[in-house]
Amino acid sequence: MAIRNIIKIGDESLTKKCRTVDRIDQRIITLLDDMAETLYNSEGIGLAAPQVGVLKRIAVIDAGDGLLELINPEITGASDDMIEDCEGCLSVPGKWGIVKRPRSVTVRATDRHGNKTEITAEELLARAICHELDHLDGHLFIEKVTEFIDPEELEERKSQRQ
Ligand code: QAP
Ligand code: CO
Repeated sequence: MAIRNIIKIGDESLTKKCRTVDRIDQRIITLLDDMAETLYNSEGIGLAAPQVGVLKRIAVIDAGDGLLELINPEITGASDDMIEDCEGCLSVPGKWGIVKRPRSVTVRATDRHGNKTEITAEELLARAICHELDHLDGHLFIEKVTEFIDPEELEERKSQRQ
């Protein structure tokens, strides 16, 4: 396993539409392992393959309840109920802002064994899924920010949560 370099905003890899994974071979397994290691070596909760320069539809997320590996993820349902909350991105270091996302989403994906899975996620995990799926279509959260938040305000909001 290896920690991969996280690509930062300005690199055109972050603006490309990623390709579907048609075969889960050793390269994909290694990529998943490396992405998890890279995520856990960062302060992030989610990482998409284009952020490590691989234009494939893969993301890893750990919003506190364990690692989720998503291959060819698709959102199959979302709540009408939207919530506004803070979001950042490992490819846009130091920038945080308010983004409106569905409170709950259902995502269908393939796991590393080739099994199809479907999960329904709420709140932070739902937000992370939406954010990572946007990466796979070349979109960054800053396109959706309604208001940027400075670091002090971010700390205040975090301490007010729960
Ligand atoms: C998406 O992004 C996300 O600028 C994942 O200095 C973020 O984990 C979904 C990070 C928040 C929901 C809520 C960003 C770490 C992490 C930074 C991340 C930074 C250090 C971003
Ligand atoms: Co991101």
